[in-house]
Amino acid sequence: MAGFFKTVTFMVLVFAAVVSAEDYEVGDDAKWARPSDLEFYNTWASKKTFLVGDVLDFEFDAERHDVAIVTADEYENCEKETPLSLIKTSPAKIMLNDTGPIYFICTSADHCRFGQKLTVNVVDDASGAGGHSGAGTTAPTGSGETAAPLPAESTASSLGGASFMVALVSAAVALF
Ligand SMILES: *[C@@H]1O[C@H](CO)[C@@H](O)[C@H](O)[C@H]1NC(C)=O
Ligand SMILES: [Cu+2]
Repeated sequence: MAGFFKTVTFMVLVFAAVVSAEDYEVGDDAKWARPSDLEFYNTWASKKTFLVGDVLDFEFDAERHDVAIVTADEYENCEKETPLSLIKTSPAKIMLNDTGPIYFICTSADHCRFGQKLTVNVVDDASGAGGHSGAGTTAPTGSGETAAPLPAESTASSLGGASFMVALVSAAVALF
């Protein structure tokens, strides 16, 4: 029985180490509000890589703002009548479940037209090492530039991931 619990504890620790999803505070110190710059939120997003499993944390004054998930067309035109979903309580923690673009706007007054809108492009974890593993994986998406990680680096990290799994399995077997 003791061996079993050891293994479970070990597995939980390893799981926590491998699954390193990021939690992003949208807009950093500006939080989610009407920005002074129309491109503020997309500039914020352009410096980051968003992976499936990451969480966007929208913090806002719920008497002035909200968070709506909308279609691409609704995003472009700031149409707010029929959002896919609408969250009126802060903080709104939204997990990115799927790859591809996702569009957010605020439905208050003209806030969207004044730049309170954000789109992020969600990608698969391409590193194979689980989660955000450093500077090599932070290539900007959706812009002209693509700083692809060096092939040597990505090979090294997937090998690292593979040998890590082998070590994990052997350790689990040894504990039994
Ligand atoms: C992701 O999945 C969770 C759990 O099913 C759900 O609550 C959340 O709304 C989903 N996120 C999006 C952006 O749809
Ligand atoms: Cu607003």
